[in-house]
Parts: sequence; C-alpha cells; structure tokens
Amino acid sequence: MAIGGICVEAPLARFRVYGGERAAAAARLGRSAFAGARIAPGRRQLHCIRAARGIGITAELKKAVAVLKGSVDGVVNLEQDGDGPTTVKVKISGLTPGKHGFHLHEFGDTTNGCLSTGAHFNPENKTHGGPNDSVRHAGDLGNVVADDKGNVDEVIVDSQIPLSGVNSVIGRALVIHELEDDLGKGGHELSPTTGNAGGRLACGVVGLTP
Ligand SMILES: [Cu+2]
Ligand SMILES: [Zn+2]
Repeated sequence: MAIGGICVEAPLARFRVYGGERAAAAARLGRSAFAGARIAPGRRQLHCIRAARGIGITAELKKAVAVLKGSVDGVVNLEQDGDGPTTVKVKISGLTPGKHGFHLHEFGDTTNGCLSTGAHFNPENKTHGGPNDSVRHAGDLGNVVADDKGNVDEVIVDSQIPLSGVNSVIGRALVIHELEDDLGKGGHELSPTTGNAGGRLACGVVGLTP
C-alpha cells in the first residue's frame, strides 16, 4: 500500500506535486502500486503512469474524437495520457472488405469535402511511410482492415499524433481511403507521398471531448 506517497499532476507542460492527504487518498485508490489505475480527485481525471515506494506520478488524460462523414461513416476516439503515445480507437462501417489507408491529414478544413484536408500531416518534412517506419509522415497511421461485413473495429497506438503541444493533431482531420496504403513501398509514383491509397471515402475533424 503506497499510502502517504506523492502524486504529480501534469496539466499540459506544468507539473504540480501533491503530498499528504490527497496523495494518500490517491495511493489508496490505486492500491499497491497503482500503475494503470485511474483516479479522479474532484472533476479532473488523472491517470497514474508510474509508482514506486509510495510515489505516484499522474498525468492528465486528454481525449478527442473525430466523426467521419462521407460515403462511409465512422467514429474515432483518441486518448493521450500526459506525453505518452496516443491510443486511437477506430470504428468505421460501410467499407469494402480488406485494407484501407488511414491517415491524419494536415487541415481540419472540410469546405470541399475531404479534399480540403490537405496532405498527410508532416511537420518534419519526411516522405510517406508506414506507422512503424522511422521515415514517415506523422500522420501515417497505415491501414485499417475491414471485415467481410465492411466494418472496422481497431485500436492503434501511435507516438506521433499528440493531442497537445507544437505537433498537436487537434483541429486536423482523419481520413479513410478507398484503397490499401502501400506504406511507401509500392513503386507507384504516388507511393512516396500518399501510399497510393486512392480516393478519400470519409473524413472527420479531430476535436477535444470531455
Ligand atoms: Cu490520407
Ligand atoms: Zn503519408
């Protein structure tokens, strides 16, 4: 039991340290090591990411959502714990079975449908790749796979699409494509820029959610 420990809360870049009763309560809620335990003092949701010998470090959980609209429909929920990776829960229906390119595009502008969301989010000026490649656009989330009914229900964890900071993806758009993303390796003239993933079936702006 880590009673009497210290909990650190990280609202964006600033850290605050709590001791005494509040930390003790947090430690009790999180049981022994409380790694992975969510605690909620007051209205602020905290998430303990590490704890040892009575010391707990918590970071604010940021959440966002994108509602995909177009010729298919989907909802994508994003969560980021402090400065950790972003977990992306993707649910889409109405697709053809198989792989479909899925990217975070630069702009949250849908005035001309998904076309006005621009290119793949690429703050470091790299060439297109797959999510596990060192050379990739930040927005390169690879492919999602639709089952034989055309549904996608997948979880992606990625470290290049934070929900705050200079490379925040809030206000940009998620796009689901017609074809498989070749991850830059297809040899097509579009492989190094888009992965030759074909048309944009649906898109949605990433917005903060409680
Ligand atoms: Cu795309
Ligand atoms: Zn790309």
